[in-house]
Amino acid sequence: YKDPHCTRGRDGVVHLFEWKWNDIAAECKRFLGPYGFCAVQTSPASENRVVTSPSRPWWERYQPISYKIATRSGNEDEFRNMVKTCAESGVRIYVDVVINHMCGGGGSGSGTGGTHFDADTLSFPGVPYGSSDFNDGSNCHSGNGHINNYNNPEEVRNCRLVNLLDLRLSKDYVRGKVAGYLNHLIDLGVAGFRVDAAKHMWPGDIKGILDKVKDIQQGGRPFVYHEVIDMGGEAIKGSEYLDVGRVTNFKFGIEVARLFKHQNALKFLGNWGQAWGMEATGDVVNFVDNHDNQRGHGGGGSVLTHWDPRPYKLATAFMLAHPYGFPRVMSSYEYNRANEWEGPPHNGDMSTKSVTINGMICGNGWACEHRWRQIYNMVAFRNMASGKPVSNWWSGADYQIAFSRGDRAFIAFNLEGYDLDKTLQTGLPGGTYCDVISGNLENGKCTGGSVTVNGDGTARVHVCNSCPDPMIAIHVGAKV
Ligand code: LM2
Ligand code: CA
Repeated sequence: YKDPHCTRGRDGVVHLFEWKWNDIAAECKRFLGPYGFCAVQTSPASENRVVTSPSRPWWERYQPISYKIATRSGNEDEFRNMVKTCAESGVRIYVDVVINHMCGGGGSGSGTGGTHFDADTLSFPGVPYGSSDFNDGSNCHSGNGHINNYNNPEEVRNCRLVNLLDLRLSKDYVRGKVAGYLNHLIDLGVAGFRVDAAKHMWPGDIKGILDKVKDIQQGGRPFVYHEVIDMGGEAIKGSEYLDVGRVTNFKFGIEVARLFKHQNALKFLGNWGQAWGMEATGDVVNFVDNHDNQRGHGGGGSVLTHWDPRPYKLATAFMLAHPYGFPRVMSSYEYNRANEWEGPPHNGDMSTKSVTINGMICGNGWACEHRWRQIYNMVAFRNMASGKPVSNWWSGADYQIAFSRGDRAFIAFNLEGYDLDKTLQTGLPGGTYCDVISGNLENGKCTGGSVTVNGDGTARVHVCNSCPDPMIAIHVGAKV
């Protein structure tokens, strides 16, 4: 479950949060394929509750009504076409799967696919699930049916998370229905799953489900990564899930925020990885921010986001430059920050606006961090450096570091209050390389800065402290 199944030479997943399936298909073809991304993480594909108060929030997608593929991102035909188009571009699809619960308790209505439900009587005819398929009562002993105490694993896993109707995953019937949904996605060609709210499910139940899930069409077990918010100090640990996949590494974003906000010296990054209390490189999916913590949900608050572009680009570049873990790039939409619940950019009828492209950047309110030069060029850097460890580690001051990835790539950061101007060992073959942070290699020329590497691998490295992006990065794929 740990292999992301990237096609040759690719690495990293981008979360295209709330994108429509048709837009993802177009993006695979015109951008993600050519620029070397391994995969896309989609928003939940299963039919969800239509929440009208507040008006169509992003989080309604975390309230399933059935496992029919019918959401504001599109229908099953559009989904199938997306997977096919992305595959033709060498890009995998991982789906965010919401299998811990159905919708919030109370009320009735119909979902985004028109399927009826009753959240008072726990009736979901679209699956079908009935009241005996939920944990309420016999399995949850918290008194009020909710999760109150995060130090009690039984409560965290058998009671309602923010009143969401908690599925009885110990039941073979329920496991079968969930596995049926995952198998349907595999039949449509997906290669992996981001498992929502995994902390709220027993690892043994997850195993029981996955045991019923088939191999992916690309061959082998699906890539599975579990959303377990473990920042230490709670009863449930991410390490409990390592037999059934990787875990999303929440410590990563907290630590890089401190580092790139100048609250913890970059020179300490020399032993970045497990020594920082994080899981092993093959067990994690790393991210600077996600759709929850960028808006204060899901343990959020202190992470860097696209709203702070300068440190955000530095942190993301570091994530992509360093070999530790499998990286996930966030791709957000703009919204009024006073209303963190706001859904994606929409038309008058609440349908999601399409992503428009003007040159390299996105329009219609889509932030498209993955299209920022400093980010997409670092995906190429990572691909070029694949398999090469960190070498030539250098730290000249608290906030000045540089390192190579073997003889393939080199990066330097300068967050001191003065320029970095030093001759350093880059590990690269002699020649002139484009700094892929300040520009691109186009028609045999660098549109931004460049670095000249001498025959012995040394180069004069200049990183001004007041530049828009106080870092430089070079790799063998952008040599003049
Ligand atoms: C996750 N990880 O464990 C997701 O990443 C996170 O975004 C999901 O919560 C959560 N699990 C459940 O899938 C989001 C959002 C919540 C929202 C739920 C359900 O962070 O605020 O809860 O989705 O839509 C909302 C209301 C809440 C209400 C609940 C049920 O905000 O006040 O609870 O619906 O009606 C009474
Ligand atoms: Ca549960």
